[in-house]
Amino acid sequence: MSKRDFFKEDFKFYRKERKKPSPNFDQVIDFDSKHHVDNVICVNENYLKMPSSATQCLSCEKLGLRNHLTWNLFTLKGLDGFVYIQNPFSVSGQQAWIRNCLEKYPRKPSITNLDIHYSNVDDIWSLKNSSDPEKKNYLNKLCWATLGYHHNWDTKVYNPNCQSNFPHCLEDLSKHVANYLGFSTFKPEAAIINYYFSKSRLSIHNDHSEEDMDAPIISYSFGQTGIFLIGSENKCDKPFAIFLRSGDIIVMSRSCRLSYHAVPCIISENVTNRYYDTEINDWLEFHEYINKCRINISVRQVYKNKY
Ligand SMILES: O=C(O)CCC(=O)C(=O)O
Ligand SMILES: [Mn+2]
Repeated sequence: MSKRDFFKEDFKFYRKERKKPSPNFDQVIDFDSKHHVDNVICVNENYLKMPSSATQCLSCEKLGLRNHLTWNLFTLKGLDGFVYIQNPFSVSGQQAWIRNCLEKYPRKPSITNLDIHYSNVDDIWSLKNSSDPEKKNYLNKLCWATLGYHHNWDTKVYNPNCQSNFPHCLEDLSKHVANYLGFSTFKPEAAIINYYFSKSRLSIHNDHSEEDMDAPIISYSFGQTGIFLIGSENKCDKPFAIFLRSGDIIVMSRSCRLSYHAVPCIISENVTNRYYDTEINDWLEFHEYINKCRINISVRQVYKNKY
């Protein structure tokens, strides 16, 4: 008798629910409202013991983060190595990261899905006029970008010769988060940025292409809310379902580094209090995008550290 595939069942369930006028998200863990608190473990105490020196606070500000003392960290029962950091960004910090994802990171030397179809995409991103229909057209077609060592979607293998400089800001942010969680040797070498539209999904997978599995994956979410499923190394095990909202960070390390995960659907929530201030000069074009779409950046160390 074939075993039940609980992960696939849940993935299909959330894809279907999203279409309903009142979808059933009762089983989705909501760290904001402490819904399903039975499965949630608050881990703040472990990290608040870390000295919060003046220099650390200064770098928080530079990176668009709030002071560590305001951070809320959680993990889930039975998910060793999983950490959820509830939106630690300041409002202006989130805006800056959203801008980076839409203005800088789709440009060369990044590789994007648009490169496959167009030869001169890079010029488009530099167009001054944001309402230029061609630029809008490109933004509506952008699905992914790779930075640093470029992940090859077909072979799932990193090629040491297919590499570009990793953006300094994203390196600093990711080292800061990793260091805070005790991964002091983490070296950000590759990032995949996924751009999700309202109907997008990310199928069930685990990230096994990196040589160094001891290093964590650090994942940042911006814009619309995603339902994130995370199970175990067994593809069929029932996953947890959690809401990932704008600014939330998750870290997958240790046992959960190779856990299967997926994003079955994007849901539209009113998130104006998280990052919006439409008064700022040219924020409107980003506001329009982020009001409909979700962006996820996952940062990885590819190779083992050489000492
Ligand atoms: O969008 C997400 O939250 C997950 C992204 C992911 O798993 C990936 O890029 O490998
Ligand atoms: Mn993944």
